[in-house]
Amino acid sequence: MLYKSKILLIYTGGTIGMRKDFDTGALKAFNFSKLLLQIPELKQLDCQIETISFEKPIDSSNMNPEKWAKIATIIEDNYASFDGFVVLHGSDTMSYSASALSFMLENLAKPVIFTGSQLPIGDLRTDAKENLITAIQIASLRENDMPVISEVCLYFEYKLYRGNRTTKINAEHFKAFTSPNYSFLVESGVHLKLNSDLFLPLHKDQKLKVHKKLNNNVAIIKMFPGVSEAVLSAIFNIANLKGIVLETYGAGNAPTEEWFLNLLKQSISNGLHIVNVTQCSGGSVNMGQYETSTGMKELGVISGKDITTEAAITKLMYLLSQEIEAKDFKTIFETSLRGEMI
Ligand code: ASN
Repeated sequence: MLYKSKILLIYTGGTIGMRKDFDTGALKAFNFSKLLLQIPELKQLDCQIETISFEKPIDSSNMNPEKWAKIATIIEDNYASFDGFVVLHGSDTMSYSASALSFMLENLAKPVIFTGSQLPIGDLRTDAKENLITAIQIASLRENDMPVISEVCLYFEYKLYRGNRTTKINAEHFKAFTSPNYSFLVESGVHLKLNSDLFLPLHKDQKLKVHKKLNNNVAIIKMFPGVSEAVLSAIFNIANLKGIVLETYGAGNAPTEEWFLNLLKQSISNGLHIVNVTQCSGGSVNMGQYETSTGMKELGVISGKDITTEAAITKLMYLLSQEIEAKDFKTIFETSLRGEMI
């Protein structure tokens, strides 16, 4: 008999399952079992689907590390019994969650695909059905008795992306995500077109390791011309702060003013980890290319290379929760762990 993949649908909330609150006119998270009734097409799929839901579905603006741990625990508890996982999630913070889960799930050997929608599933013009149905289809793809995809991905509007390479770019269009520095993994047209060369290799014989603790003593700072010493030093000196993602200009450039470089120097010597990422949506940090980044390079600022801010902040939270010696932190951060950077 033909093997049927078993897929676990994990519902966390998001527009996909929302309904209008007629008192306020705002969209609110809604009961999952009622949501599934809206998609009788799921029965036609050539796989077995089971579902599990957050007790209280949320708008993804309320997502946080504890809830990421909840998703990771559901995957861990059901890992042996399912061939793949589809996580229904609001689009607003989906790239953060997909990035976080990619670090939390070490040695992943099965697909974990995040998806959601811009319009509720009950809406006439909804994008939810296509996103959900194709995400499930991709999660159930197998070859030689093995899953085709074995990483954390994000599926939206006909494209499957590596999750930790994505960013939300549009609050209006159905094409809400892009992956500026890494091409899509699968394109859905008349056929599913797989870019197999870009997939992460399968961790066949290694056991899944789930890291549920993340350290959120971190901050993101976006540089802008005119940012004052008072503002930056107030943030850099927050008690117990362990890491900063510093969004700089272009190829990783920032002011060369003495107060700025002194602040970095002092903070680094106090044990703060500073990661340089670019504000540009595409391209890479390359400290040393311009005079405006050589100072940071010499001080030991970590290069985020072509990582997204979403992946940088979640990687920082993950690495800070691991027992890593201070002298090794920079090298480990600058190494691609889950295909999140070059
Ligand atoms: N506010 C929603 C959320 O992120 C947006 C969406 O899902 N399209 O939960």
